[in-house]
Amino acid sequence: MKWDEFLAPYTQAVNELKIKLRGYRDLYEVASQHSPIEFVTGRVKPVASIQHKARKKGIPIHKIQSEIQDIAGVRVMCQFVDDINTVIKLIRSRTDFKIIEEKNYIDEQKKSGYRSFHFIVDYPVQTIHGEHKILAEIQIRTLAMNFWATIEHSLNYKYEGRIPEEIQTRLLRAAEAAFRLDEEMSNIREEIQIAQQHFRAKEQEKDNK
Ligand code: 0O2
Repeated sequence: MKWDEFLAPYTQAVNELKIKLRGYRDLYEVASQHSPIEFVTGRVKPVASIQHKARKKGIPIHKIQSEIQDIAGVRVMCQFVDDINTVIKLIRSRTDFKIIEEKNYIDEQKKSGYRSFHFIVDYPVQTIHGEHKILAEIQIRTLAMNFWATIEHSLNYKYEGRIPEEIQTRLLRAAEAAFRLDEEMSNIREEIQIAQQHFRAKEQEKDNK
């Protein structure tokens, strides 16, 4: 397998998707609106990780391209849970790639406590050999969900996927705390918005007098 050649369109796709999704931030800024996107990251899965996943799932080398869906991965971080819904709508309305699958681990969190919304998309890359469609995964999560997932991911790496039960229990408690943090932040945000509306109405009243 010539990995460099195989991975080149994936790198291209990740770079393009990062630019496209980051672009929304500027558009919201110009419109003086809150951006539902806080920041965007992306990566191409390292070869060792691809090989590990293929071995674990019994995927032969010639099927890696069609069966490993997250070789190209982009992650969108949001401040509030509501922002995730806005980003979902933005992605569903795009015409430059095709959505293959949606995985809602927010309404139904994983057993581990993991929460995020995933899109698997068919992304067309223009290569020197013409158009090449590749699968890419777009993960959307709040900052709190991202904090939890990052810590859990490094523990999984450290314990090679066998996190001791006691730590798993603590992680589940931490996932609940992250969920409550998201809820509290949403409540605070609503209160701020109500206060702002109230303030604007008062100002309007003054102007009309
Ligand atoms: P990396 O290092 O991020 O690339 P599977 O891997 O079999 O569980 P599948 O079918 O590939 O799942 O798709 P799924 O469930 O949508 O997971 C793909 C990616 O979502 C993972 O990629 C992680 O990035 C993230 N993810 C899913 N479940 C968890 C979880 O319980 N904890 C954390 N921290 N992340 C999760 P990789 O290949 O696992 O890892």
